[in-house]
Amino acid sequence: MNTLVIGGGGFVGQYLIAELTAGGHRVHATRLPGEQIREDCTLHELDILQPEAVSALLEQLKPDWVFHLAAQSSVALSWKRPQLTADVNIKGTLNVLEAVRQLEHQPRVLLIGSGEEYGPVSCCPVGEDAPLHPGNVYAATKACQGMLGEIYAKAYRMEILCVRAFNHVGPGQAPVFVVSDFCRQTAAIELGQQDPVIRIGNLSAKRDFTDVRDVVRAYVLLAEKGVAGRVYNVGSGRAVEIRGILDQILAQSEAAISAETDPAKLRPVDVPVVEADIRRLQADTGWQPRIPLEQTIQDTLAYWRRELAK
Ligand code: A2R
Repeated sequence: MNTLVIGGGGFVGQYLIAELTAGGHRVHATRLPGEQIREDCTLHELDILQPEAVSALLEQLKPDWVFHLAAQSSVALSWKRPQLTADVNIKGTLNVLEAVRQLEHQPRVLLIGSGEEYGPVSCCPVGEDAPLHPGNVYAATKACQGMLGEIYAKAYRMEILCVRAFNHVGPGQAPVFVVSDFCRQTAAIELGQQDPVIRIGNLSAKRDFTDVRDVVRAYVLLAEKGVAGRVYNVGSGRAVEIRGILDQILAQSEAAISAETDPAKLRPVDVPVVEADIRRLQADTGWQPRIPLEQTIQDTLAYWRRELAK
């Protein structure tokens, strides 16, 4: 299978490339100039804001599958750079969809959206047919991306699947995300680089966490078996309290660590529980998460211990 990963230089990209390579795919991946990326694939430099370049690459590669991961993926940055976020996540996606539309042989396309698109949810677990109430600029652009995907799938009979990914975690994730942040702080404390106080936000929020390695396995199964035109939640289907995660991280450390609330880490509107209904994903692909959260935490902690010791 000739497979293209657009945005392969990001957190998820490296794991997706590894999963595809292990599965025997011929993998092409795009990165932005200067980005670090795995080398077990053929690399192409691509800015998705250049429509001609996107078209030229797709015409050259004629892929069977396209995973579109490239995005401005930070909620925080989306408040500060709304135009950039809309450009990359909406115009960039349109450039990809238009380029794919011109191809003679239509590839399967996975557009990666977010559980954030639902916004504050009143029912849990939240299913794909629930209304979308995006509560930030990033979420709104991802909702828009998904709508464009559904429109192109219907109007042009394109093989597009839309994913709404809930919180994913694992080694290599930026420490702006809670599990990575707590693991990084714990490793820094162990190495004497930080006072023995871990700075925390709202510990009572419950979120649906999945190991990134399970997430990319779901993406590949969706490309294989998912129904074109459909939207799929990807998550564990189980909400976990952030407090429990902190306890698990601290239990894996020998250091005596106390916790202190940092007002900067408290979100103005924190949704109490977010949990994905994953029955559609499971029914259509048979996917089950395999890596328990304890293992993800252990691996993420080990990653930060290595990184900070360098
Ligand atoms: O912003 P950078 O330098 O980290 O590059 C990101 C890249 N990217 C672009 N690629 C091509 N043309 C652009 N104009 C452009 N702008 C940004 O997309 C990065 O390498 C990649 C996205 O990776 P991450 O930010 O690490 O996101 P992650 O966690 O891998 O999530 C993958 C997908 C995204 O669509 C998220 O919104 C969704 O899953 O949750």
